[in-house]
Amino acid sequence: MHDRNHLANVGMTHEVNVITNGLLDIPMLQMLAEDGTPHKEATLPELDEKTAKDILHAMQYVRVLDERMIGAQRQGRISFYLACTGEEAATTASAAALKPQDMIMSQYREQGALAYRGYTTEQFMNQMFSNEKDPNKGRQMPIHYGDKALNFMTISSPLGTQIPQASGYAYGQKMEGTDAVTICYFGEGAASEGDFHAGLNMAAVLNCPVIFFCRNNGYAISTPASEQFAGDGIASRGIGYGVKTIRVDGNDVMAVYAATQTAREIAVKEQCPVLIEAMTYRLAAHSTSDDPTGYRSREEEEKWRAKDPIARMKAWMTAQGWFDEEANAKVVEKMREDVLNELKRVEKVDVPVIDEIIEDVYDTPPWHLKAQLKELKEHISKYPEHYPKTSGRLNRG
Ligand SMILES: Cc1ncc(C[n+]2csc(CCOP(=O)(O)OP(=O)(O)O)c2C)c(N)n1
Ligand SMILES: [Mg+2]
Repeated sequence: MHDRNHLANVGMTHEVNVITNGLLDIPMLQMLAEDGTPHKEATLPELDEKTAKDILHAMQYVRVLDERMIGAQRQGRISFYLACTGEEAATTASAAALKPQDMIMSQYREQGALAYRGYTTEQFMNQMFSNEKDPNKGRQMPIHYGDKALNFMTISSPLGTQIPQASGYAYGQKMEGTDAVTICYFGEGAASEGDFHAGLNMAAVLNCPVIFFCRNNGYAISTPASEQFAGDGIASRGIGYGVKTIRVDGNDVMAVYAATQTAREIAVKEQCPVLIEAMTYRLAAHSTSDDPTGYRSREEEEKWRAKDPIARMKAWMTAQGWFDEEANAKVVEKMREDVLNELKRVEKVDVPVIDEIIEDVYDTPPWHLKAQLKELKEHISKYPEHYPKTSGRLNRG
């Protein structure tokens, strides 16, 4: 019978052979230099004018949205926000290389993927203002987006949970035999969770068509990557689990697009997982609750500001004759106006009916939650001046 333990055939050495990290030394795929000029040796992916414009549009849109929503949080209009500034290419160009039927499981900084798929300003705002049109009915913090129609799984706060879920979802896609994969985004910090290891190993052993997309942006809140791990980033872990792996410049649209296209082809044809490690930098604060001046220098930030993914894409598109600075400035100005107008409109939409706070989880809400709800309603009725007018919706109808 065939030996099922492949380690039985492991090679031999007769000298003490110490394997070091340097043996791997995984290089990073870069197609466009920082000034947008293609490297001579690089074979650029076929990216048509419309797709290139859609990618740039989504990147610029999320930058506008980020600026506006950080402002809204500072004005006390929303409670929390989390920007993706500096990481727009990684999430937008990867989403562009997928098909609409592919499932996206994200961490929280992937608004670029969501915008590329067509999530509207109204949808972003409904969720962030926790109004009655918010699919989470106000039971989640802002930025926990999700949309069934766009195949975008709802974000959840605990880090790493989406990783084994993505392996499982992709296993289901494999069982169904459709032309669909799952992409799973996560940060290098989340890769310290046990769920990362379980998820990768499951996908490798069960041959699940999942693309693990790690945004290595240098930090997990205030903890720099150098204090998170001693190995060669996250890519080396993929190889350790027997997962095909690509390391890519996350600020280079062309490289990210090519890497994700290749990963998708492999995942579909070979029915197996692929890990992509995108090297990038979180130019923004971790969230509106964070102040990066306490843990990193302005010089470091400036070094990365010079690698701006949007500027690089604009430079490449200019060389193609696909970009006009003046026309683009008008488009971006219009985006700013639209986002602001939508914000003003959506913040007036009613909050959900308060009873919904305990619904949808249990078939019948348990007695203790009903008792707590009753107490909450009595409290709001007693002190209405401390609650926004819209929370007067204590009862249905
Ligand atoms: C299980 C768990 N532990 C801790 C946190 C708190 N937390 C939220 S984000 C974050 C940092 C994650 O860093 P990374 O995965 O690199 O993503 P990035 O924020 O850099 O995009 C931490 C520690 C959490 N949400 N869940
Ligand atoms: Mg990080």
